[in-house]
Amino acid sequence: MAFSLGIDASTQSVSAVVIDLDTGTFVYESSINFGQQLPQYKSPNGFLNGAVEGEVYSNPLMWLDALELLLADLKAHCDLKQIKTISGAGQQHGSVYLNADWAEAIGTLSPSQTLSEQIKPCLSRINAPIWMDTSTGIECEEIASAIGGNEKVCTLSGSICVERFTGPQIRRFFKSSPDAYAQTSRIHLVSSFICSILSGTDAPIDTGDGAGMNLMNIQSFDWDAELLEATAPDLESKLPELVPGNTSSGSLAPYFTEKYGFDSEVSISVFTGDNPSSLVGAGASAPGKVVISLGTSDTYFAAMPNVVSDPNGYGHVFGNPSGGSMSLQCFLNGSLAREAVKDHFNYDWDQFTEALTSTAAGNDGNYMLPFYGQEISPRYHGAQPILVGSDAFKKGELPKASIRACVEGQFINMKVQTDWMEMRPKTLYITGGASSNDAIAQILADVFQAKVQRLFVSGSVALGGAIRAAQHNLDYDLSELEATFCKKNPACIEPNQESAPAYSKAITAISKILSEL
Ligand code: ADP
Ligand code: XUL
Repeated sequence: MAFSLGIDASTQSVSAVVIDLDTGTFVYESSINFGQQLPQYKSPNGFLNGAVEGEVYSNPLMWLDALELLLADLKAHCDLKQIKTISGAGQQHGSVYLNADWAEAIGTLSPSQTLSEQIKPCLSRINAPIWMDTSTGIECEEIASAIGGNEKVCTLSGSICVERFTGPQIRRFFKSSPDAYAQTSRIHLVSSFICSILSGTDAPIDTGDGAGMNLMNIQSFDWDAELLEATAPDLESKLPELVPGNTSSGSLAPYFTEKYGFDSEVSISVFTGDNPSSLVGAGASAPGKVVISLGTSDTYFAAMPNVVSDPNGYGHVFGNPSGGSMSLQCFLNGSLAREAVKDHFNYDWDQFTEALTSTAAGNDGNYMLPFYGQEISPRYHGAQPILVGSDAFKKGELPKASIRACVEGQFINMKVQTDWMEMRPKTLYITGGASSNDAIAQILADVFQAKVQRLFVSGSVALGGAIRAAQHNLDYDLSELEATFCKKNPACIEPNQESAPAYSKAITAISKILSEL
């Protein structure tokens, strides 16, 4: 028997999927929710807001404690000796800062202590800024101006300078805490940090996740000297090596063999970003398929047949872990905005769903851009939804209309903002926490007038890790793995053609609001 394990170190949880490569079956799926299972970190949604507006960070020790809970759960439910290979992914852009002790600590992890106990003394910065952080506007301007403008930054790195990207985050740390920056000898992404821990070695960053830093040159797939220089001093020596996604990161550290009972020889492939991994796990690594992830963030992404970039600068070009590039648009106000409107009316998900099924397409002209926090597609710095419609709707007296307006506004904004990718999809593959909601999926189908199909597994990110590991380390064929494990649920959600005129009117109205922001 050969099992492959995929791990997803995400914003609100760390999850795993184990697949059996011989029988083509799923062995086990597990997830540890940070807020629920590690309440001592006081991060109900996996993150904390900083003292300064826009700062959002997580405690990397919480991720390590969650990893241990996850592995203990796997041990209790499946035969870990059968796992031959591991890979995975992390939430993109987040960064972990480590001092000179890291190099030795990572190679000598002792099973008599926890991971967090051993890594704590290696942190040169207690908190890891994550992708939700929007505090680096000034640093983005500084980097862009040093390079000669955002157009050039975009040509070099695939994106204009973006607040949540790792380069601007590093620059802000260097400026605000120069001593701690000087004591930092290694800066990891979430993906390469977790991969380092598992392999007991200082792991490289893959070009898929590396593209989300404003530091990698998208032509050479290497660190860009000009961007490094514009970001912070001595940066190259603090960054791991950049490698393609099919690179090995050695084998599982003895810590895990001894503590959890894994086999002594388990190969590891470098980790990648959650979105690039989801592209593989959704079976969409060849161009032509669009995947929409409705997780903490909503993301829309696709493997790119031709490299095009977003003229507005909100979208991104990342590396496709299967080769070539992928385009991605990220919406900060995803699940947490849907939750904000749900919680505002003290509804549960069933009542939220009923509100969607009992209201009509186009919402009688009541529209919302549900920007409950800052938005990145488009850039918007308010923290209140934008409302257009009747007085009662604007005063919040129509709970059902508010709920429909939130979801319609999210998907109409998504359609408008992703037009630059020129995908015109006939089918949308959906994944992530909110994808299980039929009423949400129906509105998505209607707004895009495209069929919506779900994956069988909820965790396409972790599955992407398990598939990549099997392909790279055990020589399994990618298209066969995709055909076996990335099956879609045949029950599709068809677009309701009668809703098309109402949505065309809503798209015109919301585009007008967007153009006036
Ligand atoms: P991430 O991987 O980014 O941590 P997930 O993909 O696990 O997030 O999605 C978590 C989100 O799923 C929750 O924040 C919640 O809002 C959403 N969710 C869970 N169940 C439902 C539901 N029935 N309807 C809509 N959204 C849901
Ligand atoms: C992508 C992005 C988010 C994170 C967390 O650019 O910021 O999707 O990867 O999921």
